Amino acid sequence: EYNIVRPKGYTVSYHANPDMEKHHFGQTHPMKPWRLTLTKSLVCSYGMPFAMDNYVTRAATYEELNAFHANDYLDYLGTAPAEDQPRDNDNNNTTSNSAGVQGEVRFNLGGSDCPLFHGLYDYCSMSGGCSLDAARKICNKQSDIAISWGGGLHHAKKSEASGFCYINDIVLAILQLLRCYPRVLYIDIDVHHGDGVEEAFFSTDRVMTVSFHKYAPEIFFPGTGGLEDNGPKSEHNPGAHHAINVPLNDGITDEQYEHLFQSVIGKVNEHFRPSVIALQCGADSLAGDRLGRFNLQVQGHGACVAFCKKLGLPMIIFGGGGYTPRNVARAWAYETSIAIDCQDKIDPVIPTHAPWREHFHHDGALFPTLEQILGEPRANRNTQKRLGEIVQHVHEQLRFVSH
Ligand code: ZLM
Ligand code: CA
Ligand code: ZN
Repeated sequence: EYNIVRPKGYTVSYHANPDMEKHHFGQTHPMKPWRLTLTKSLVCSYGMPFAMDNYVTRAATYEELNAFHANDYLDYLGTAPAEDQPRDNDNNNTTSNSAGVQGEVRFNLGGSDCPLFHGLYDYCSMSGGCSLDAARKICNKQSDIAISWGGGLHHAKKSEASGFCYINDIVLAILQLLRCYPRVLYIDIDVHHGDGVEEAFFSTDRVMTVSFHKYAPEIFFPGTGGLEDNGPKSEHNPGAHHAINVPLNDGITDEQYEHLFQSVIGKVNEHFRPSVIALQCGADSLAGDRLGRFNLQVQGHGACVAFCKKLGLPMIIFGGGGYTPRNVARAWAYETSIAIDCQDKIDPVIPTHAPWREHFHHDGALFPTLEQILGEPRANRNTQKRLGEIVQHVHEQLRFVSH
């Protein structure tokens, strides 16, 4: 029906573990692993799996997670109730002893952002497993673009959960890439600052991190990632100047974002000369996201993926945030089509046979207009003057970087 064929001259792989999608953080929690089911379903409706190598990935082992995360933290994560463990009648938490409470405070677990839900350890190790599998296929040269929509959990720290993230699958994947490639460029288009990945590689010049995000300390999570935060300059730190932050205001549009992305990433590519790219595609930067603040459309979000692909380097594509599932599925399905180079062949109207099609409002448009998504677009608080200053600052930082 659709003429979706394997791209010529390179291989795309899709890494997923369907068991991940069954988990949930709690009825009204914004993070809904089910959005991965909706994404996969859309990808399948367009016939895209025919053009990729599709892997059902295994969970990461304790030792694999331990490459970044501390033992005591992993051990504590393992105390979360198992998936098949029945809930306690009137007390379904693990805080009934003081060791539990202490651990939860120490590791930032059990609050409303990072609840201790049933099957948590399995969910985390599956997300890590997807991204590690993607990294291994890139290292082995079995894949040129590896997709891990179940990963992208950029806030998790060595010994701390943060912002819906418990295991930092991106850091694990980059550590794997560093075994086979000299330099990794990490790019993060989630609406939040990629603080966990930035911090993990603060002291190396082999990883450059670039995050685009809404920045308003005090009011918007996590509050870090200012323009001047380019990695600790103290002592002799090879990682200085290797963190780039692009702080933005509410309402940025496709046109502004694409221009900014191309100016920043184009220059970073010239100076840093990466050997491989790790791209986090958090879909909460889209217009109409439950937590986001931008006015990006599926086309503008996807243009970032297309630009990176054109650099011609091996690449891992991760998921991340995204809290309006129908928009997440649209963006990630479109970005999968860009990876396999069939973006011009797919129908802009979602196939009527697609399961869950009733979720895609607006007559099943793959590219709904801002008016369709929002009624009235959010005011754009980004001036051309400020965006120009940002590009200028980034170019100045890059004078310190030459490989
Ligand atoms: N309160 N329920 C992005 C991670 C963003 C911290 C303020 C919690 C929420 C949010 C949780 C059901 C990524 C903060 C927020 C209310 C302290 C954040 C549970 C609604 C709910 O309805 C909710 C009871 C919850 C959490 C909103 N949390 C919105 N924003 C951020 C974390 C993760 O996209 O970057 C990558 C996956 N947390 O602002 C508070 C300070 C907790
Ligand atoms: Ca970001
Ligand atoms: Zn986010």
